[in-house]
Amino acid sequence: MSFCPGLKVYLLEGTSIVVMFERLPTVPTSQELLDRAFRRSTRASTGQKKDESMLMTAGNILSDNLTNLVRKYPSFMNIPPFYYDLADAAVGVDEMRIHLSRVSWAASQIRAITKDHLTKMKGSGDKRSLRRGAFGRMASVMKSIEPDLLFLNDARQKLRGMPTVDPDVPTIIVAGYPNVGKSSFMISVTGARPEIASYPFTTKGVGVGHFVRDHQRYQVVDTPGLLDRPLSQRNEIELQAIAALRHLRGAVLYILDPSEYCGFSMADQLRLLTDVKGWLRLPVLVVANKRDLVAYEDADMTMSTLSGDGVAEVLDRMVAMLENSCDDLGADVGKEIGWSDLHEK
Ligand SMILES: Nc1nc2c(ncn2[C@@H]2O[C@H](COP(=O)(O)OP(=O)(O)OP(=O)(O)O)[C@@H](O)[C@H]2O)c(=O)[nH]1
Ligand SMILES: [Mg+2]
Repeated sequence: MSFCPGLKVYLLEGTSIVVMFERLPTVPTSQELLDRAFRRSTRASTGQKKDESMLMTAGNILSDNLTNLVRKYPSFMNIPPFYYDLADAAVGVDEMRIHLSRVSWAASQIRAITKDHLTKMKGSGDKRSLRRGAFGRMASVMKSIEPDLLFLNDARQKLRGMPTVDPDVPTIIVAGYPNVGKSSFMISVTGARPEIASYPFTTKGVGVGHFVRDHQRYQVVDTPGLLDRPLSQRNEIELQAIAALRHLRGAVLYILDPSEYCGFSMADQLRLLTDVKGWLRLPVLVVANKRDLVAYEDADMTMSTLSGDGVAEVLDRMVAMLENSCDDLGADVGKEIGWSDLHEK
């Protein structure tokens, strides 16, 4: 199968493959590209046909740089759905395609300007002003794609920060309303250090931590908080949590905050739980957190990630759920994740 050039593929322990957007190139600004092209063209300004050679040098440098940039971005055709949805939530795949196509358009405009002016130069007495005119037109094409280049550079930063989730490692996916203690749980059971704070949507993207139990490595995926609202109204941060819940395999730890110190009512938190259970294909353990603040009877378990009470027991139960569910989570989910394609490679 063909691969997106912007994706890095890792072979772990011979079989597992993890994809990351690590190889995306830095995106220069319009001005940087123009400076590079015009500087090089000055060096080419020797000999009888110096204006022609300056024009050709600048035109080639600009169009080649733009074309190479577009080629290095993934087409998003062959990537696992989890990464696709994550990228879509973070940067908008369709928007990214539009910006890339504008950069391609600029490359072809610059090629056309070069060709057109080289033709005009034949037999002309004032090659210098033709060359200057061509440079002016190239500069305005480059200026017109300034927002596109800035967008792509911003997208690159976001994509490079995406987590590495190994599909073959048993995974606990931590979900729930904002501010209920998801990242605090992740911190107490793994060495990861996600940001925690007393305001909603502290976690802005999917994070991954690990722990080892009986020589088996486990993954904990910390997701951003979700609100109980239709998919169409969800923000890009929530959509990353949805991507993890829809496409990763493992078991879900759904955290409730009965103290409501998180700022959201239990009615809302329970409605989201019902909604998620409606479409989720993974086993779910419902745990009431912040038991140092209030007692709550109606969850599967209770804990306090602040004092640490109950956390070890919750982890034991999650590990047992993962062991029991391994067989059930076989081929179908694997197919959905899209990893089989990668393994073929
Ligand atoms: N009293 C008490 N506070 C807690 C407990 N667990 C977490 N908190 C506090 O709750 C707040 C939110 O914790 P986080 O771990 O950032 O919550 P989160 O669910 O990851 O939040 P988002 O990333 O915004 O969705 C922080 O101020 C924590 O200190 C707990 O067991 N007891
Ligand atoms: Mg968090």
